[in-house]
Amino acid sequence: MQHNPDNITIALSKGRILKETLPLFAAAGIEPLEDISESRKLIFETTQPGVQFIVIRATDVPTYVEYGVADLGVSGKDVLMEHGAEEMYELLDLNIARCRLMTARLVDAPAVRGRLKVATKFVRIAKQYFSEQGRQVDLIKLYGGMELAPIMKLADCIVDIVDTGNTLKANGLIAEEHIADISSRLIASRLALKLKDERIQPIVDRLSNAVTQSN
Ligand code: PRT
Ligand code: MG
Repeated sequence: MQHNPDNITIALSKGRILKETLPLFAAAGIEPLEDISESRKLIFETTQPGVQFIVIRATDVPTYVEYGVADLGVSGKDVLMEHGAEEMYELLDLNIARCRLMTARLVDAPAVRGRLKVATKFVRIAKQYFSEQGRQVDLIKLYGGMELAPIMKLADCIVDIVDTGNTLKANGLIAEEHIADISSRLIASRLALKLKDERIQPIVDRLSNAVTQSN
């Protein structure tokens, strides 16, 4: 399939965000022409001519948007905070995939003397959070399954996403410090807002209405 740069390209995060994103776009009049979950394709035409979805890993969405390759994107606030938000604007809080970024430790963890060892995939967020508090930490980058790190004594605590708290509980951990409330956001590339604003704005307006109506 050819990529047409005159199209409006919207980068969607696959995984859990996608299921909540598609109904909002549907309410805004933009639906994929085929079932995304049944397809191995990465680019999808939509019911709106000239508007296409690309469906990619959540952590890759800000990259496509900051380079202006995607005009709009849907991304978790955690992913945006970790990526850094240069060259893009946050246009809407979509109020979906809500969760919290928290520190967590073993329920029966002894007090830590000296530097705290923190395991997380959110290294940048953790670094900023602890440095704002003037706390000295050693950060250990992991890509998943953070709950295991305190159990195996790799780290004293973790920084991770918490929703129900069931995952922490199942692993003998307890959430401790609240770092940020998270939800998914509509982002736009600086370039797209400059060059394609009159085509983007109606989409943003309809999505904004869809968000209001779904609350
Ligand atoms: O899986 P992959 O590496 O491709 O990417 P990803 O893990 O970033 O994608 P995905 O689909 O798992 O999550 C995408 C986004 O969903 C995150 O960036 C958040 O913005 C949002 N979100 C909302 C969540 C959760 N809720 C959530 N509960 N992301 C992850 N979780 C995980 C969490 O990491 C932990 O393992 O669920 C577990 C905690 O859930 P509870 O309910 O047991 O507390
Ligand atoms: Mg995941």
